[in-house]
Amino acid sequence: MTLRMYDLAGADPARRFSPYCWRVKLALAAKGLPVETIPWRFSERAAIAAHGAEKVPVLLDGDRVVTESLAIAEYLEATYHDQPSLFGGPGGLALARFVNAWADAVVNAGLVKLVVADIVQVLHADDTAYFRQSREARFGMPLEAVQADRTGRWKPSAATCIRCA
Ligand SMILES: N[C@@H](CCC(=O)N[C@@H](CS)C(=O)NCC(=O)O)C(=O)O
Repeated sequence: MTLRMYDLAGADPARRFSPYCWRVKLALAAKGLPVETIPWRFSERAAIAAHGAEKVPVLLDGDRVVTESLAIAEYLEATYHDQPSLFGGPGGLALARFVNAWADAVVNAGLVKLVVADIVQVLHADDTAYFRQSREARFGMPLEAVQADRTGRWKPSAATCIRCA
Protein backbone atom coordinates (compact mmCIF):
# COMPACT_ATOMS: atom_id res chain seq x y z
CA MET A 1 0.00 0.00 0.00
CA THR A 2 1.48 3.33 -1.04
CA LEU A 3 1.79 5.91 1.68
CA ARG A 4 0.38 9.28 0.66
CA MET A 5 0.73 12.64 2.31
CA TYR A 6 -0.78 16.10 1.88
CA ASP A 7 2.15 18.51 1.68
CA LEU A 8 1.89 22.33 1.75
CA ALA A 9 2.81 23.92 -1.60
CA GLY A 10 3.18 27.42 -2.96
CA ALA A 11 2.09 28.78 -6.35
CA ASP A 12 4.78 26.53 -7.77
CA PRO A 13 3.57 23.04 -6.80
CA ALA A 14 7.20 21.98 -6.41
CA ARG A 15 7.77 24.58 -3.66
CA ARG A 16 6.99 22.68 -0.46
CA PHE A 17 7.62 24.97 2.46
CA SER A 18 6.04 23.55 5.60
CA PRO A 19 8.60 22.62 8.28
CA TYR A 20 6.01 20.24 9.75
CA CYS A 21 5.72 18.42 6.44
CA TRP A 22 9.54 18.37 6.20
CA ARG A 23 9.63 16.52 9.52
CA VAL A 24 7.40 13.76 8.18
CA LYS A 25 9.33 13.46 4.94
CA LEU A 26 12.55 13.17 6.94
CA ALA A 27 10.99 10.47 9.13
CA LEU A 28 9.78 8.56 6.06
CA ALA A 29 13.20 8.84 4.43
CA ALA A 30 14.92 7.65 7.62
CA LYS A 31 12.63 4.64 7.66
CA GLY A 32 13.22 4.02 3.96
CA LEU A 33 9.49 4.32 3.21
CA PRO A 34 8.45 5.78 -0.14
CA VAL A 35 5.65 8.34 -0.09
CA GLU A 36 3.51 9.97 -2.73
CA THR A 37 3.11 13.60 -1.75
CA ILE A 38 -0.02 15.51 -2.72
CA PRO A 39 0.58 19.25 -3.11
CA TRP A 40 -1.93 21.09 -0.92
CA ARG A 41 -2.79 24.77 -0.60
CA PHE A 42 -4.52 26.64 2.22
CA SER A 43 -7.54 27.22 -0.04
CA GLU A 44 -8.02 23.46 -0.49
CA ARG A 45 -9.44 22.91 2.98
CA ALA A 46 -12.10 20.51 1.71
CA ALA A 47 -9.47 18.02 0.54
CA ILE A 48 -8.12 17.45 4.06
CA ALA A 49 -11.43 18.11 5.83
CA ALA A 50 -12.64 14.98 4.05
CA HIS A 51 -10.08 13.14 6.21
CA GLY A 52 -11.08 15.01 9.37
CA ALA A 53 -8.00 17.26 9.26
CA GLU A 54 -7.55 21.03 9.44
CA LYS A 55 -3.78 21.23 8.94
CA VAL A 56 -1.04 19.47 7.04
CA PRO A 57 0.82 17.16 7.21
CA VAL A 58 -1.85 14.50 6.77
CA LEU A 59 -0.58 10.96 6.20
CA LEU A 60 -2.80 8.41 4.46
CA ASP A 61 -1.86 4.80 4.96
CA GLY A 62 -4.61 2.78 3.35
CA ASP A 63 -7.69 3.52 5.45
CA ARG A 64 -5.64 5.08 8.23
CA VAL A 65 -5.41 8.85 8.50
CA VAL A 66 -2.71 10.28 10.77
CA THR A 67 -2.20 13.98 11.53
CA GLU A 68 0.31 15.99 13.59
CA SER A 69 3.94 15.56 12.57
CA LEU A 70 5.17 13.96 15.80
CA ALA A 71 2.15 11.64 15.99
CA ILE A 72 2.88 10.60 12.41
CA ALA A 73 6.50 9.79 13.32
CA GLU A 74 5.29 7.75 16.29
CA TYR A 75 2.76 5.98 14.08
CA LEU A 76 5.47 5.11 11.53
CA GLU A 77 7.71 3.81 14.31
CA ALA A 78 4.98 1.59 15.74
CA THR A 79 3.63 0.38 12.40
CA TYR A 80 6.84 -0.12 10.43
CA HIS A 81 8.94 -1.59 13.23
CA ASP A 82 10.92 -3.75 10.80
CA GLN A 83 12.31 -0.62 9.17
CA PRO A 84 15.18 1.36 10.78
CA SER A 85 14.12 2.88 14.10
CA LEU A 86 13.47 6.61 14.33
CA PHE A 87 13.93 6.84 18.07
CA GLY A 88 15.98 3.82 19.13
CA GLY A 89 13.78 3.13 22.15
CA PRO A 90 11.87 4.98 24.87
CA GLY A 91 14.79 7.30 25.75
CA GLY A 92 15.10 8.47 22.15
CA LEU A 93 11.35 8.95 21.90
CA ALA A 94 11.36 11.08 25.05
CA LEU A 95 14.20 13.17 23.61
CA ALA A 96 12.36 13.53 20.29
CA ARG A 97 9.24 14.76 22.13
CA PHE A 98 11.34 17.31 24.00
CA VAL A 99 13.10 18.53 20.83
CA ASN A 100 9.75 18.68 19.04
CA ALA A 101 8.24 20.89 21.74
CA TRP A 102 11.36 23.10 21.80
CA ALA A 103 11.38 23.42 17.99
CA ASP A 104 7.71 24.44 17.99
CA ALA A 105 8.06 26.96 20.81
CA VAL A 106 11.50 28.40 20.05
CA VAL A 107 12.78 27.59 16.54
CA ASN A 108 9.60 27.83 14.46
CA ALA A 109 8.17 30.67 16.55
CA GLY A 110 11.36 32.67 15.94
CA LEU A 111 11.85 31.62 12.32
CA VAL A 112 8.39 32.60 11.17
CA LYS A 113 8.97 36.18 12.31
CA LEU A 114 11.95 36.38 9.95
CA VAL A 115 10.16 35.17 6.81
CA VAL A 116 6.40 35.54 7.18
CA ALA A 117 6.04 38.41 4.65
CA ASP A 118 8.30 36.56 2.20
CA ILE A 119 5.98 33.55 2.34
CA VAL A 120 3.19 35.68 0.85
CA GLN A 121 5.34 36.16 -2.26
CA VAL A 122 5.48 32.42 -3.00
CA LEU A 123 1.84 31.57 -2.27
CA HIS A 124 -0.78 30.76 -4.88
CA ALA A 125 -3.07 33.76 -5.51
CA ASP A 126 -5.98 31.84 -3.95
CA ASP A 127 -4.07 31.61 -0.67
CA THR A 128 -2.70 35.10 -0.14
CA ALA A 129 -5.74 36.81 1.39
CA TYR A 130 -6.34 33.98 3.87
CA PHE A 131 -2.68 33.73 4.82
CA ARG A 132 -2.25 37.47 5.32
CA GLN A 133 -5.48 37.85 7.28
CA SER A 134 -4.91 34.87 9.57
CA ARG A 135 -1.26 35.65 10.29
CA GLU A 136 -1.81 39.38 10.76
CA ALA A 137 -4.54 38.51 13.26
CA ARG A 138 -2.05 36.22 15.01
CA PHE A 139 0.75 38.80 15.17
CA GLY A 140 -1.49 41.84 15.62
CA MET A 141 0.34 43.82 12.94
CA PRO A 142 1.05 43.86 9.19
CA LEU A 143 3.34 41.02 8.10
CA GLU A 144 5.91 43.48 6.79
CA ALA A 145 6.12 44.98 10.29
CA VAL A 146 6.67 41.52 11.82
CA GLN A 147 9.89 40.99 9.88
CA ALA A 148 10.89 44.67 9.53
CA ASP A 149 13.92 44.59 11.83
CA ARG A 150 14.95 41.03 11.02
CA THR A 151 18.54 41.76 10.03
CA GLY A 152 19.20 42.99 13.55
CA ARG A 153 17.70 39.81 15.01
CA TRP A 154 19.27 36.91 13.14
CA LYS A 155 22.95 37.53 13.84
CA PRO A 156 24.33 34.88 16.18
CA SER A 157 26.18 36.14 19.22
CA ALA A 158 29.73 34.97 19.90
CA ALA A 159 28.38 32.97 22.82
CA THR A 160 26.08 30.92 20.58
CA CYS A 161 28.42 30.46 17.62
CA ILE A 162 31.32 28.16 18.42
CA ARG A 163 32.97 28.91 15.08
CA CYS A 164 33.41 32.54 16.18
CA ALA A 165 35.15 31.59 19.41
N1 LIG B 1 1.40 20.79 15.24
C1 LIG B 1 1.18 20.54 13.83
C2 LIG B 1 1.33 21.86 13.08
C3 LIG B 1 0.90 21.73 11.60
C4 LIG B 1 0.71 23.09 10.96
O1 LIG B 1 0.69 24.15 11.63
N2 LIG B 1 0.53 23.08 9.63
C5 LIG B 1 0.28 24.30 8.90
C6 LIG B 1 1.19 24.38 7.67
S1 LIG B 1 2.89 24.62 8.16
C7 LIG B 1 -1.14 24.29 8.39
O2 LIG B 1 -1.58 23.32 7.82
N3 LIG B 1 -1.87 25.38 8.61
C8 LIG B 1 -3.22 25.49 8.13
C9 LIG B 1 -3.74 26.87 8.30
O3 LIG B 1 -3.02 27.76 8.75
O4 LIG B 1 -4.90 27.07 7.96
C10 LIG B 1 2.16 19.47 13.35
O5 LIG B 1 3.20 19.27 14.00
O6 LIG B 1 1.87 18.79 12.36
